[in-house]
Amino acid sequence: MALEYLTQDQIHKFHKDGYLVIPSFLGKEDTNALLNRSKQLLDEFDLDSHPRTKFTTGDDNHVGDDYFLASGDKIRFFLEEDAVDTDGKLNRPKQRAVNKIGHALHELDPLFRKFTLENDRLKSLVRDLKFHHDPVALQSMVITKQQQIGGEGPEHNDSTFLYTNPPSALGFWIALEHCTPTNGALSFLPGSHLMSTITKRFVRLPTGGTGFEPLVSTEEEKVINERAASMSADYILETCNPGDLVLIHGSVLHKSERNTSPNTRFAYTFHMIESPPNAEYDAKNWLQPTPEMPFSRILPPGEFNNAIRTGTD
Ligand SMILES: O=C(O)CCC(=O)C(=O)O
Repeated sequence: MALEYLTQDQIHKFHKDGYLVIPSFLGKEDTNALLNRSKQLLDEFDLDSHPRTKFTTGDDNHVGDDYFLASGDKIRFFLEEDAVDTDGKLNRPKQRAVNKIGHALHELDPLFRKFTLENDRLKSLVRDLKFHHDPVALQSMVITKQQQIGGEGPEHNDSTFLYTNPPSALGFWIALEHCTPTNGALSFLPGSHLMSTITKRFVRLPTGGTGFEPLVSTEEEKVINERAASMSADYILETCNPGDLVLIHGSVLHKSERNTSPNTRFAYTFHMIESPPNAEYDAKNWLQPTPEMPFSRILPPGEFNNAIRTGTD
């Protein structure tokens, strides 16, 4: 079948590297509209009723309160760690204190919905890539990476956080501003999706909150982590222009550094996963669909991609 949007070279590069930068996926006007809408959401955010939930990413203190756990079907605001003093007061204006907005922008906000669920170019890309038989969207976020304090995104792969059996997560990450070496552009370890790198998964703990559950033995994890560490010099920093899309394979290792610059680095990101019976979404995952808001299909009713992915490459 003829390709609709991607080239064969792009598809090949995605499978080889585990990620692909697609320049100018969104035009200037559309990118600005999403950036302005993000800023409007920050302006409208009601700090008085907010529980001061910070977005923390460490192995021992990953965010996991009710405000976070119930955000899969809402638009909520997670604060930057360094923006909240020990007394719970913000040390800067609220617009500069939010780390991310999530996690149902693609369902609830008409503009984000238009560029996600109602985007013909995205459907064409999905048909060309054939990563999923029946892709559904979940977990949309605006990551603001605030000036000076925007926290680092430690090395990870996305299937750790959106676990399916077999793994099937695919990230879509759209730069809404220039992403540079000093404001926290993403970097990737090309080819790392081909090593078995999903060593743990992020779960809701039966005792409340969240934590990581190992998927391999401690010895195996050590070997895999040492191999990744020995390849750290191979990380590639991908600077981006506003409107560029980065496709991120769920198993590829990636990270972003702290934003030490005077400029914000807004990005819009969402994910897709495979649907049953070709993959099972796990009940332990932090984000759960609700009867009122099941995960939305990307392809039109009755249409499926004819290539079925199994496994992680
Ligand atoms: O935008 C960032 O800095 C981190 C994004 C990322 O790693 C992700 O969405 O998986």
